[in-house]
Amino acid sequence: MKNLELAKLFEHAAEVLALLEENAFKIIAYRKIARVLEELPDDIEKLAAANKLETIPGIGKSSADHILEYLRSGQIAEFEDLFSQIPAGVLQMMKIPTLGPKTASILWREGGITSIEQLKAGIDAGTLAELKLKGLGEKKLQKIRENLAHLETTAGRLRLGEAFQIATEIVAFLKTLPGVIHAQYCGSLRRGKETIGDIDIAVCIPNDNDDQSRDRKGATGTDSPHGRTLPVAAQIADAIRQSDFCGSVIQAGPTKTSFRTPPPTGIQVDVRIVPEESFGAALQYFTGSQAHNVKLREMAIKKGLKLNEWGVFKVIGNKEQQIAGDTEESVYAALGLPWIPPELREDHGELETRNLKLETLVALSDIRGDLHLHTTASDGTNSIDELIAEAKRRGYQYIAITDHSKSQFQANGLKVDRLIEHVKAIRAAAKEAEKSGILVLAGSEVDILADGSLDYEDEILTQLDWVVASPHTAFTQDTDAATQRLVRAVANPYVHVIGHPTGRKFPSRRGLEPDMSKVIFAAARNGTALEINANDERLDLRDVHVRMAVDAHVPICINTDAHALDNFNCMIYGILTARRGWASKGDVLNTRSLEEFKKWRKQRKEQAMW
Ligand code: DGT
Ligand code: CA
Ligand code: CA
Ligand code: ZN
Repeated sequence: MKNLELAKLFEHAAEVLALLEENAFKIIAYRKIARVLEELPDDIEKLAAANKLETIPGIGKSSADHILEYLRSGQIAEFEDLFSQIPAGVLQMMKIPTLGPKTASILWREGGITSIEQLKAGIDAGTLAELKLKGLGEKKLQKIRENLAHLETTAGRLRLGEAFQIATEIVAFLKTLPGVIHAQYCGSLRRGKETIGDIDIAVCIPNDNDDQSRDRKGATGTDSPHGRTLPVAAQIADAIRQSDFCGSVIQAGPTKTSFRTPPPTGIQVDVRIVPEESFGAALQYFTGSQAHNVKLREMAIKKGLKLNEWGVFKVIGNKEQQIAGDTEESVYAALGLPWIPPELREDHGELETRNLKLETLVALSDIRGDLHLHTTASDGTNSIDELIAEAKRRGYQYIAITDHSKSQFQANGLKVDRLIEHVKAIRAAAKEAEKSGILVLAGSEVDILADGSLDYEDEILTQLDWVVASPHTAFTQDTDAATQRLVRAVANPYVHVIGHPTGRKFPSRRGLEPDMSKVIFAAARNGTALEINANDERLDLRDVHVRMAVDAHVPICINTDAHALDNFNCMIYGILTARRGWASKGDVLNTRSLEEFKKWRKQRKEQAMW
């Protein structure tokens, strides 16, 4: 599908227009198109072929023409013209968190800066400060310098959701190839990390039964159970290189193939082809993390064993005898350990802790509801009824509809009169939904203002069934201010849960950097829940904060913050993050049964009345 490529192109055009201070309406229109394209469930090429482009919301005649031109020729002349007006380095600079088109324009036109390298050098040498450019004092420049570091740690990495989708497709393809028994992605993706450097995949083929030709580092070709006397591994490697997933080959060997996916993602994929008897050991090894593996290997050595990607071996004289490795379980068992879920494998105590609560670790199937959802009343794309229908389809027992509050004017946030009306509409729909056993809460995602006060008065909040309080602005405040802000919001008795507590976004925004131990302590004392926002641009709470919240017995909510039905699918990324923070089912509020969830709300309400 070309949907994402086109979305990126329109977003890029909007950025360039903003930098050139062109027509604001056009900028808004292009941003909207980018977003619509990103969330479009249908293939844009199919819609174009059916002459249906203009039925997509936000797309008019001229943008439809642009899209057709792109599908035909691979570029849009008007955009190319536009892009050529700005040095590529200046556009790169706009990827730095908090460095918007305005600042980029000043740095470029008045400071003569045309690349990130020049910017870095100019700040470090103090020459930029000397220029005294508008809005670019010493403090702001230092902030930019810090944010550059954030960019450098995320640059070249994909978001969890992006990598997840690509890897899932590749694995499905690999499983269709003759001779393939299993295929599984490993690495940071299997561990559910928030960004992914490259995708690692292990492919399982039949054992090589010809002992004399056994050379695991060479080709593993031999008689396969499929009755073909062909080098299975080499054939699979060929098929991979000829597939649509392969944009360019980085390294080609019979058992290891590395390639890059085609643009615009262009992520590296390392595929290893392994015989069945070693598949578990390969999974274990390539899932990592490296720190976990190093520790595991040390444990093996202490037991007089050898552990590598081919298995666990007993060393007898100068001979090695394989004692485990066909499954991951066998590898861990040989070392006297239970199988450890990939999300825990970070050498954060998972190998030392006794009584790891592995059976109760939260899972996607435990989720009973989603408590942060948007409709067309603010910036969502669905109606109340559509959200309810989706919740029903997923077997959820409860949801909360939480549109933006009044300060979010760019997201069409609701002024009080519109909120009251919206609440009425939700309650009417809720009555219907109740018949099919779904509890629909009329809520709001209320802004936490810079000082920690909320965007609606208490007397309004008390009329709502569910209050998510989230920061959306003032992300550059210092640690003390951010901590006080969040602690104050946590202490508000009308707030049920703090949404995306730090507000960070990949790759563009570092977000608040509060003292999370204080925020979590306050949440524990007030019985306020903290959200793991499951949108993979956020994953906020992040894993380390989840672990702190779990230790402090703070209830956690995993919410998708869906702005479109498709976004309900993000729940898995929130689950992975929760598991990385060692969260059990019992730690997560929205795993509770409807009755238990109602009890929690009731108790919270009684607390507020005190
Ligand atoms: P990434 O790709 O940066 O998001 O992170 P990973 O964890 O996927 O790292 P990657 O792709 O370099 O390697 C995949 C796994 O292979 C890694 O998690 C552990 C294993 N591995 C790689 N190199 C080494 C090594 O030198 N020693 C050990 N023990 N394991 C390694
Ligand atoms: Ca990797
Ligand atoms: Ca790799
Ligand atoms: Zn939201």
